Amino acid sequence: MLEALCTAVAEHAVDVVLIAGDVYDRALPPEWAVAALEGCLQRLVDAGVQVIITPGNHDSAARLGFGRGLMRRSGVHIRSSLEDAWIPVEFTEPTGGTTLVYGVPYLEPQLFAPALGLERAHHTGVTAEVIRRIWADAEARRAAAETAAAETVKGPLTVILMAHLFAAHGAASDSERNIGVDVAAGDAPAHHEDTIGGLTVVPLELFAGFDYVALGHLHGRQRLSTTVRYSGSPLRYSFSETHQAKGAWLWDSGTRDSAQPLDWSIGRPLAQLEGTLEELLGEEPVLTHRDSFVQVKLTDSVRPERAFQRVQESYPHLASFTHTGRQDASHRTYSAKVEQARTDTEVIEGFLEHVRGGRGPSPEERELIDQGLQAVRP
Ligand SMILES: [Mn+2]
Repeated sequence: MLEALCTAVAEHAVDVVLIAGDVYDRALPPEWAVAALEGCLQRLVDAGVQVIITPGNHDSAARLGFGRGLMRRSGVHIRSSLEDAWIPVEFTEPTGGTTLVYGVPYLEPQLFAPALGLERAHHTGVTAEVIRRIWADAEARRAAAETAAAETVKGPLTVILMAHLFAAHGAASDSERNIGVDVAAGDAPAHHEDTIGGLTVVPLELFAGFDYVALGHLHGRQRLSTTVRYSGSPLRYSFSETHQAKGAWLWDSGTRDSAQPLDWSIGRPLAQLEGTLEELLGEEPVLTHRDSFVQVKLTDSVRPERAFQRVQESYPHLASFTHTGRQDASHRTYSAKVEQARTDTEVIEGFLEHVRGGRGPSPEERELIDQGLQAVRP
C-alpha cells in the first residue's frame, strides 16, 4: 500500500499527502509497522512532498505525535493535540493564493469536551466547536491579510479540513440524527462510543464552507458531497468490505474540480462463496478464487464428511467457514436431544448430529461407538 502511495504521488506530481487516520490499527503498533511508515515518510520527504497526518481513534495520539516539532521542519506535519486543530499548515499556491489545511486529530468527546468548554460530550458538539475555532482562525488570517497586506495570507484563500469521525447526511438536531446514513454495509463506527443524544454521527452541514474535507474512519472510499469525502482504508479489513472501492482521492487546489478517485487494488482479493460442497469444489469457482481470502457458507442440508478440510484443500486461504444449510424446522437442539436420549448410544448420536450439522454416525462409526461403549461398561 505504501509502495502504491509513493508511486501515485510521483505519477500525479502530488505536492501534499493528507492522512486522516487511522495510521496504525492499534495504540502500540508493531515495530515493522513503525519502520514501514518511517520509510514511506522518508521517501515522500525526499521527493519534496509534504505530509499532514492526524491520528484516528485506534492511534495513540501521543505516540504518533512523538518528534512532531522536529519532523515539521522536514515537511511532515503531525496534528496530534487538541490545540493543533485550529493551527493550519499553510501553503502558497503557484498562482499566489494561500491554502490552509486544518488537521483535527480524533477527539474522544468524553476527554475533550471539558477543554472545549462543552457541557455535553458528543462528537457533533466537539466537532462543531472545533470548526468554530477553525473559522475564527481562518477569518483572522484573512482579515490580517487584507489590512497588513501580504504578511500572512495572500490572494484567494482555500481552506481544507481533515478529521476522523463518522459523518453523514442529516440535520444537526436530535430528532433527525439517524437519517440518511450514506455508508456501505458493515461500516458502522468501529468503536462503540457513547451515543449520548445520538450525536455520534456528525451532520454534513457542519462542513459547509470548506473547499475540501478529507475524512478518515469509515473503511469504504466514498463521497458524501462534492467537497466531503472519505478516502477509506487502503486495505480490506473484513468480508463486509469485499466490494468496496479502495484507494485515495486526488484533489487539485488550483482547478478545484471534483476530486478524482485513485484505485488501489492491494493485497489478496476477498471472495464470499455460498453453495453446497459439490458446487464449491467445482472447477470454475476454485480456479477463480483459490488465491483469494475466502469466506464460505456451506448450504448442504446435512454437513458432508470432512467438509471443512475439503474446502480448505481447494481454497488454501480459507478465512471463514460456516455451515448454514441445516435449517429444517424439525431440528432439535442438542440439549433437547440429550434430554430425550434413552441410551448412551443415543447421546453420542445426538452429539455427532449436533456438531456435524445433522449427520449422524455412519455404520462404521456406529460399530466403533458400540465397541467403545462395551469396553468402558463395568
Ligand atoms: Mn477510526
